[in-house]
Amino acid sequence: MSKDKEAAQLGHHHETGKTQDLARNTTPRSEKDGMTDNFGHLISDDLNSLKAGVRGPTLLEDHLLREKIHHFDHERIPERIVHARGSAAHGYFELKESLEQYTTAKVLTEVGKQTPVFTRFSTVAGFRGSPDTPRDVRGFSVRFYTDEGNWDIVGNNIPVFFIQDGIKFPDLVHALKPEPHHEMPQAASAHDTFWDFISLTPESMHMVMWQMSDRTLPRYFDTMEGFGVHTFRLINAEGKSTFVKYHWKPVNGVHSLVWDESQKIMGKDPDFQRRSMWETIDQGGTYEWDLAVQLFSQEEADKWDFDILDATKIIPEELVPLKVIGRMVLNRNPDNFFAETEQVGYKPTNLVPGMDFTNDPLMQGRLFSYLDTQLIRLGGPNWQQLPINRPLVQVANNQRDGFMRQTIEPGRVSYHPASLDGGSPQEVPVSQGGFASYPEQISGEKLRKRAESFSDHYGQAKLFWNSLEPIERKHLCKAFQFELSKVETRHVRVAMIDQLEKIHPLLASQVAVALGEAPRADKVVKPGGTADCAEEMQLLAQAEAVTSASGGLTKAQGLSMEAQPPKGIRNRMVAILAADGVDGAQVDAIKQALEAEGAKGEVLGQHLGLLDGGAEAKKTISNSHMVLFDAVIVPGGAKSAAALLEDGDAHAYLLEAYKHGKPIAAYGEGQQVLQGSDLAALLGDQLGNAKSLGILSADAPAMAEFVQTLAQHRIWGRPQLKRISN
Ligand code: HDE
Repeated sequence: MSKDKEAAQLGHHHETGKTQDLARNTTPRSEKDGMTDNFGHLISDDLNSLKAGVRGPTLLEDHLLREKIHHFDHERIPERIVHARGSAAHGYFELKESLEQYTTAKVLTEVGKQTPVFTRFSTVAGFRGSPDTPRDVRGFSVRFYTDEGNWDIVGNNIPVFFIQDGIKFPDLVHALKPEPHHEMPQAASAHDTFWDFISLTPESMHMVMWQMSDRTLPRYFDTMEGFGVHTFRLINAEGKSTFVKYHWKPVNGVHSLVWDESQKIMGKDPDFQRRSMWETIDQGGTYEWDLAVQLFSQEEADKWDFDILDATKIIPEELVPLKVIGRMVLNRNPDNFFAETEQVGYKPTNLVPGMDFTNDPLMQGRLFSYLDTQLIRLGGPNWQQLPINRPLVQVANNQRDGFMRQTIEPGRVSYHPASLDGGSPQEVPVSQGGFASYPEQISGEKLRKRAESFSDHYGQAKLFWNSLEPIERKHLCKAFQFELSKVETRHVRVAMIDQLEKIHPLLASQVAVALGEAPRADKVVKPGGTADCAEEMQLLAQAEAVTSASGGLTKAQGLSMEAQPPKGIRNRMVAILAADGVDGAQVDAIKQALEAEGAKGEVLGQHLGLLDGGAEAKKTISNSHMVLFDAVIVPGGAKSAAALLEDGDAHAYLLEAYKHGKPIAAYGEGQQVLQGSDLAALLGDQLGNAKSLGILSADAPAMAEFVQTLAQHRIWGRPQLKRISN
C-alpha cells in the first residue's frame, strides 16, 4: 500500500497511544509472515478441513473451519430499505466563494480549502443487486468530513419529493417496492400498488412529472443534478438565519438515456453506471459537480404563493438565482465496497455549527429515521465508529459500551458532568464553535393537520410541463403510457388519467388513448387516437398560462435538460468498430482526438487482442453493445470494412445508434460499411441528409465535427425507421 493511501486510511482513526493499536486491530507482523486466523494465529492449511482419516468425517474440533464458516455465514447485513442499490467514490469539495455573511460553518467560509467527501449514488426501489438503470429517482448523498465534524447532504437527483409529511413515507415505499404477495416487479414503479397510492395522493403530482421525465434515466452519475430538496438554514456570527437550498450541477452537463436504451442496458450491463464511474476514476478521470445555493430570507418567502417548508415545491430560479460556491471532485474509488459503500450511514442530522433544519414536516420525519435505521442495518449504536462513518476530527464524550464498540477508552468516567479523571471533555460555548439550534419562535396548538399553504398540488406540476421542450414532453407522455399500461386495475388507470387532466388535458388525452380510454380533449388528439405522443406535443400553444404556487411564472428555467447548453464530451464513451485489417493509424488518431477532449474511444474487435493493422481490442463487438456507448465510429481499412459488412452485430450497432439519436461516423473505407449497412437500406434517400441527421462521413477522421456533434448528446428528430421502432 502506498504511503499516501495508508495515510488517507489512517486519517479515519484518531485514537492515541497504545489503545490506538488495539483499536485498529493492526498486527505487528508483516504480511510475508503469512496467513492467520481472525485472532492472529498463523495457519498451516486453509484448504483442507480437519478429518478423522483422509476419507473420514470432519471433526467438531476444527476451529479453523468453524471460524471461517462462522464469518462467512454472517457476511451479509440487511440492505437499505430504500436506496439499496448504490455506488460511491471519494473526493473533495473545494470552496470557491465564502458564505461568511450567512454562516459560521467553516466548510462554507474557508475559500480554497479542500474538504474530503464520500459520495454515494443510488436508485430507490430496487434491491441491492438490481440493475443500475431502471426508471427511478436517484439518491445523491454527499458526506463532507469537515474540520467541525461530518456534514451530510442526503439528497436526490430531483428537487422535490412525493409527499409532504414523513408519516406517509412507509406507505409510499410499500406501494413502490415489489408487491408483497409475489415480490414483483423488481426496481420498477410500473405496477398497481404504486399508481394506486399515487392516484390517491395528489400532492405527489409534481414529483411524478419529474419521475416520468428523462430525469430518472441519467446517462451516467456525472450527468445528473443533485438537490438537497428541503429548505435548510444557515446561521451567521450574529445569529441571523438565512434559508438555503442546495443544488449540485454536473460539470459535464445534464443528460439522460432513452427508455428503450435503459431497458437494454439493464440486461447488457446491469452495472453500467457503477462501472462507468469506477473505470473513469480508475483511469485517472474525475466526476465533478458545482455546488450552488439559493439563499433567501423569511421576508422573501412570505411573499410567495407556495410554502418553503413544502418539499413538493421548488423555488424557481427566477425568484432566487443560483449562486455557485464551490466544486466537488470525485477522484478515488473505495478500496472495499462493503466496508465503505455498504457500511456508510448518511444522516440528514449531520450538520455543523452555523447550520440548522427547518420545520419541513418531511424533513422532520427524516431526522428520526436515519439514525434509527442503522441500529438494525449496521447492528447497534456504534456504527458511527466504523471507519467510513467516523469524522476526521476527534470524537470526545463520555458515552461508552454497546454492540461492537471499537474504541477502548481508559478510566472510570462514563457520565457527565464528572470531576474524576480530569472531568473532561467539556462543552464548548456557541461563541467558540459549539452547535446551537436556531432559536425560532414557536407557538401553536398541538394538532395533526397540514397547513393551508401546502394545498396547491398542480401549479408546479404545470410549471414543470410548461418548461419542457417538446421532445421532453413526448418522453414524459410515453413514460406515463408505459407505466400505466402495466397497471392491471382499470380504476387505478382511470384515476391517474383524472389526475393528469388537472395538469394538462393533452397529456391526459394522450395517456388515455394508449390505455384504451376516451381522450379528455378531443381537439388535440387525432381521430381514432394515437399512442405516439410526438406529433401532438408540437401542437401545444406556445403561450402556456401562468401557473399557481410558482411565484406567478408560466415556465421556469433550469427544469428542462434540453434547454441547457451542451458542455463538451468529457467522460463519454465512443465505440470504434474494427476487424482485422483495420487502419491502426486512423484508430490511434481517433482515440487521441477523443482523449484530448476527455472522452474515450473503445476499440471493439471481432476478436479480443491485437488486430491485424495495429489496433488493440479490449472488448468485442459481440460481448458489448451499442447501448453502452454514446456514439459509434467505423474507421478505415479495406479488409476490416469488408469483414464488418458481413457482421450482423456490426450492422446492429449502427441501427441502435440511429434509433437512440447517437452520432454515427464512418471514415475512409469505413464509409463502405455505412453505405452498405442495413441502416442505409432503411434510410434510402434520406441518407442524402446524413449530416443533419448526425451521420458523418469523410475520407479521413474529421474529429472537430464529430466532437461538436457528440457534445449535443442526442440528435432528436431523425425520421423514424418503422422496422426498428419500439
Ligand atoms: Fe431517505 N431514507 N427517507 N429520503 N434517503 C434512507 O436511510 C427516509 C427522503 C435518501 O446513500 C434510509 O441509511 C424517511 C427524501 C437517500 O446511503 C432511511 C423519509 C430524500 C438515501 C430513509 C425519507 C431521501 C436515503 C434507508 C421521509 C431526498 C440513501 C437506509 C420522512 C431528499 C442514503 C438509510 C445512502 C436512505 C428514510 C425521505 C434521500 C430508511 C423516513 C425526501 C439519498 O433511513
